[in-house]
Amino acid sequence: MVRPIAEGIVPWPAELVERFTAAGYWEGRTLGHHLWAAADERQARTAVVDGDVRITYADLVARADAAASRLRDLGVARGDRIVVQLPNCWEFVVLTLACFRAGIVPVMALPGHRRHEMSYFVEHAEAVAVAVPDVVKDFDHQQLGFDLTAEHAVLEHVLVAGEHVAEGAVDLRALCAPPVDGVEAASLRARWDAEEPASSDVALFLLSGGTTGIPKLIPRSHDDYAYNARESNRVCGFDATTVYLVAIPATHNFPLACPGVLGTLLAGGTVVMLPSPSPVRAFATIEAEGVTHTAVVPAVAKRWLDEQAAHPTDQLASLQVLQVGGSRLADEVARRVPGTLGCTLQQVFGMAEGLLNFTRLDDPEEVIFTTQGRPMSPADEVLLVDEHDNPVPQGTPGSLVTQGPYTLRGYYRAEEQNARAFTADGWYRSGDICRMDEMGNLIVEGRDKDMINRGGEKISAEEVENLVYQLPAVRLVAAVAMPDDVLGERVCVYVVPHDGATLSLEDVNAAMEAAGVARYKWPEHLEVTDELPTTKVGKINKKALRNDIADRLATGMGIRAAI
Ligand code: OOB
Repeated sequence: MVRPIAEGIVPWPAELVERFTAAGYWEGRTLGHHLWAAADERQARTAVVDGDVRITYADLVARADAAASRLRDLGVARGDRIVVQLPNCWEFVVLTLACFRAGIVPVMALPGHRRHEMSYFVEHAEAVAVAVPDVVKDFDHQQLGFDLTAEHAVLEHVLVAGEHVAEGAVDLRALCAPPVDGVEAASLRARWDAEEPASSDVALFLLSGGTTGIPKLIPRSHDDYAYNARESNRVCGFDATTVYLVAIPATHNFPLACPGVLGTLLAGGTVVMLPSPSPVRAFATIEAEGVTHTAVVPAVAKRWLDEQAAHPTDQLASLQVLQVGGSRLADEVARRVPGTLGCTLQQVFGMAEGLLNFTRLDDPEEVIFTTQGRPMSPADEVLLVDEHDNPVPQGTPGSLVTQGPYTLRGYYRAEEQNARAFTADGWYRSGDICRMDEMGNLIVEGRDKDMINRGGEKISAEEVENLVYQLPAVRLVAAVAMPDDVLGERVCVYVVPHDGATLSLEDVNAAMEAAGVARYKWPEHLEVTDELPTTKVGKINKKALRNDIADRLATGMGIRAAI
């Protein structure tokens, strides 16, 4: 039997619920309510484009109502969880809306996740279904889905989007098909209008960037996530004329709701789904669809800049705003955006846990080029603190802690991690070291969390270390970030082998592959050493290791310098 979600949720303090409701941040309605209201105003306007598929607002909500009913017919109940690992496709939008409507809770996995991660999500969320593509880049997601059903008794359904739906799987395209006629559409509409979940219910789970051995799930309520998308719209100027391109994984908070897919649909604009951000196709799509806004990570922004500089085109004429976030954008790259791409740059420093910072579209250029913006909401409370949780003087770097109307109060079923990740007052510790300028803009200077940010993909050092410890040759291991021109950081592991044992990067990655670990977490560099440097309190000194690998790369040294 699937246990209810509520038992693993850290509730909002009553006083804050009252405050956020009274101020109108929380409207007491579900995402479904808001989205269906927006659709009613648009009807025949195009809501979603995916290649040749164009779906109007009227069609989108009719399909989602029908999909919600078909999910119920399969036995998926209100409060049940579905692990969603879909590429950027129209079925993702219909399924997500169907879930919101019926109170089914999607767990937003990333396309790169493999058995190791997916199995954990199914288990931890007690998911009754997974939604996957058939085959992407030679990886058989459908087969993985079947393997997971064999492993987890609670998992009953494999929903598959693609051409090759195997026997025993549910065809997601059929599940997302429109109702047979207007009469059925109207009755489904009435059914789900009447069965609206509570706005305080969990609407979806996002994944945490990861600082611990296991990934954590972030519960986002209808109230808080609707505010997240709506307020993002206000700050980013999204409206009914917005054509938003989704070229990075739509299951990530940034393109999903900052303002992303949900913001665009709430505003009555058009969402264009593209499976990859590779410049040639993205540029052609921007031209073909008249894309006005999109969101990318710095590594993609750089590729787009280089492509446009090398082969200038006028395909980007419609693009008004390029949002860049997920990892630190170098000032010198930021400066190239307006001149080369002909659009406004907006830096976004956000987190799946909640807090979003944006540079404003009318900020002075220096602010846009050199800061990561300021909090989205007047109700966001942000403090930069020292190691004793005391606020640092203005202009001094400190560790960011925050609370607000869309920042979580605790990870799902994770008491032990919650004790570390939140202050005694329930403020979230983001682990980012920031500086604040006189206008309140934040500059991200580093981090005090043990995470590696590989081009916006977050990797927990501890998780990599736990995996490497599975190798019998390994006595000690430390995973650290090594600097990289393209991705910002990549994973480097330092290993002390047992006496007489040897180890290569191939051995490490063969173990990663055997364990079914997402490829982006695989170490890309191995340093075998006799000992690891330690701090005064006897912990492995990661700072020394980071400096060591950075020096080695800078000087191209073949032999590791003494640490
Ligand atoms: C976004 O969300 P997550 O949950 O994948 O990662 C959050 C972490 C932040 O704590 C920070 O360490 C880093 O990613 N980060 C940035 C950054 N944006 C995120 N570091 C420096 N500069 C930036 N602009 O990455 C995310 C969520 C919503 C919107 C945008 C990004």
